Amino acid sequence: MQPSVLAVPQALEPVDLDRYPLHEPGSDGWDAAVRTARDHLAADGCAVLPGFVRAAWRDRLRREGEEIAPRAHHESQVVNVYNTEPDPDLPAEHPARVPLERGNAFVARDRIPDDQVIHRLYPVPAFRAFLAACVGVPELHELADPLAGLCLNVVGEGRSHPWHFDTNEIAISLLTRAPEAGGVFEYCPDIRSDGAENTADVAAVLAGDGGDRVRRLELRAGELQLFRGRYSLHRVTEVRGGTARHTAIFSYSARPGVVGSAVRTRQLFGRTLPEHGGQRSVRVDGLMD
Ligand SMILES: O=C(O)CCC(=O)C(=O)O
Ligand SMILES: [Fe+2]
Repeated sequence: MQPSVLAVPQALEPVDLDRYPLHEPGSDGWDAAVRTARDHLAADGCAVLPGFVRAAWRDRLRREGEEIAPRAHHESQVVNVYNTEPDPDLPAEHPARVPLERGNAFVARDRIPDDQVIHRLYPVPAFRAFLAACVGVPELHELADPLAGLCLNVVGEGRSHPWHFDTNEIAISLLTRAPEAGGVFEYCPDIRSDGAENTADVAAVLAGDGGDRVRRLELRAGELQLFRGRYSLHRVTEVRGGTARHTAIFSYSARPGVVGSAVRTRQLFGRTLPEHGGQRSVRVDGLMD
């Protein structure tokens, strides 16, 4: 691609553009950053971009998350790794039958002020184009979902976000506040694939016997993480100390117009909007949700 220099939108000011020149698609720096992320995603199902948000902006990022965290929908739920209703005909050792307590809480996009750093960044075309290149798709679109497109994930003291698979193929997240202790991101790269659920290994991880399959990542504030969450089982371990862990979750899709199902939206946010209408969302594969 011919390098080009785009006018830098104000929304990109918090990004370390020296290290991640989002405004210069096709430049050597842009190519190198994309290549590194792609290599990590391919090898490990996960790419971390350290110092994505400049140090000078991290205080503001944290404060903005603290301001909206009280708007999170708290509803402790018993779930399974697929976020499905367990089929009673499945054998007891099937991972879908293993109950897990979901203790995290999400602030929905419509409760995040438009002028916050994460809300301004979410729609920026140069950000989406960079992420699309890292992920290896021609384009990434904002979700058409007014709640799920952008969220703040709040994991409070004594809480955890238990083992699960995401609906989205790729998760993009940005830690805005690190906990004092605990709150480690653990994941099992590509433990399932389009054709295979691999329930035996998933069950082993749930039983605490994941061994080398389980990788641990202590994220730092301002780091951007790209992650194959639909295929890689993952969790956030219990947060300890008085500081809740906050992450901004940016959701995009290779297709325009994606909206979450009414059932899932109610689980996550405790409410639905007319956009959620009750239709079954389209999936790219035949895997359990
Ligand atoms: O907060 C995180 O780091 C992970 C969140 C996550 O896995 C999710 O929202 O699906
Ligand atoms: Fe997830």
